[in-house]
Amino acid sequence: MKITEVRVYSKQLPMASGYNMSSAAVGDPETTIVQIVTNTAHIGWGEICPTGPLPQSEHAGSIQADLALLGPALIGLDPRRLGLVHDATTSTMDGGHGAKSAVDIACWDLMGKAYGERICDLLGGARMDPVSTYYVVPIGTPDDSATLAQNLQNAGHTKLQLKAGGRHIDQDIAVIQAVTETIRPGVDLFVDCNRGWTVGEAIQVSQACAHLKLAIEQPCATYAECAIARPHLRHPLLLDECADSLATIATAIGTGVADGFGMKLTRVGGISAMRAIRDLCEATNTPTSCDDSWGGDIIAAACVHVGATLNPNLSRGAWISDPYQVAHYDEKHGPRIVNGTIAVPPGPGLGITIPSGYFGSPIASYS
Ligand code: 0XW
Ligand code: MG
Repeated sequence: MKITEVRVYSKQLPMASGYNMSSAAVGDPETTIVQIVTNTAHIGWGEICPTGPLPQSEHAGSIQADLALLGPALIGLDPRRLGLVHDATTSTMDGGHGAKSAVDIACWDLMGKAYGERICDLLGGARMDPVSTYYVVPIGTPDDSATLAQNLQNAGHTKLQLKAGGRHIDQDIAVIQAVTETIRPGVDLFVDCNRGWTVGEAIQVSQACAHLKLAIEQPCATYAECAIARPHLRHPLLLDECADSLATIATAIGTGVADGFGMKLTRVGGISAMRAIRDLCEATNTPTSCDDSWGGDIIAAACVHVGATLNPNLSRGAWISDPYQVAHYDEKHGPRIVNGTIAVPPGPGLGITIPSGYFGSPIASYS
């Protein structure tokens, strides 16, 4: 099997409903699609969709520019030889983690299709199917947030992520207290600030809520700030945005800074890198989620396939943007949340089928 062409598509993903967090509100983000074609006529799909240029450093323009470098370097390679693909991309450019991740996902899709296996089965088998997920309670008032939390628990959700930050911490504390009062036995709550608090604010919020059962996700902007805050927090600390490599994650675990992670496949290098992080977390009894920033059925399927192979006792869920999407690429098997869980797509590779021409004409092609 040899790669003969790499096609890149761009698609705006209109929002079915609003979504906010401390760093920015999400507004119709642009997703970048990678389609890898082989001499055996197999097609592999990859995707990366930042929520916008504010919550993370990469954006559609930088990703598509990176793919202009990476595309030609892939031609002639066997996509099943993931280590050699990795060598080709890392010897082409130092950065470009997002674009490299989308390529990695497409290669895993091709490998599954070549061998007739689902990606989760290539990764060792599904330990969960359907896969657990978590649902976001956006930044809002105490009453609205508590009502939504109630409704989500009524719908079967057992993991809730409450957004915070971007306002006075007294407002965050009031919402945290109101939502916590609704949390039922067996339901986990974590407060995700998306880097919105200073070290002092994180400590103040945690101290003020010390009697409440919750975890705190990415309270401060940087790894260093989170490490400084950690000994003063009264709650487990989950790292997300600053957990940007296996090395950082190993350090965070080894030094006791992180009690868990909110992971993004395309921040760390795709499915291959997330497999290593999964295994490190299992070896150290560290919980992790398996997410990505945004995107459609391709990135959702990648998150669900890897999420299915997490140790169920350590899974913080696989988040997908399905509730905010107006349509699925694959209306039949595109991943969707039902009663708080997500079924693993059934077919080989990612397990989804995308209608011919769905993404229009490619914005670039490399062969
Ligand atoms: C909930 N997410 C996975 C979706 C948005 O990109 C933010 C992110 C998070 O964990 O904050
Ligand atoms: Mg997060």
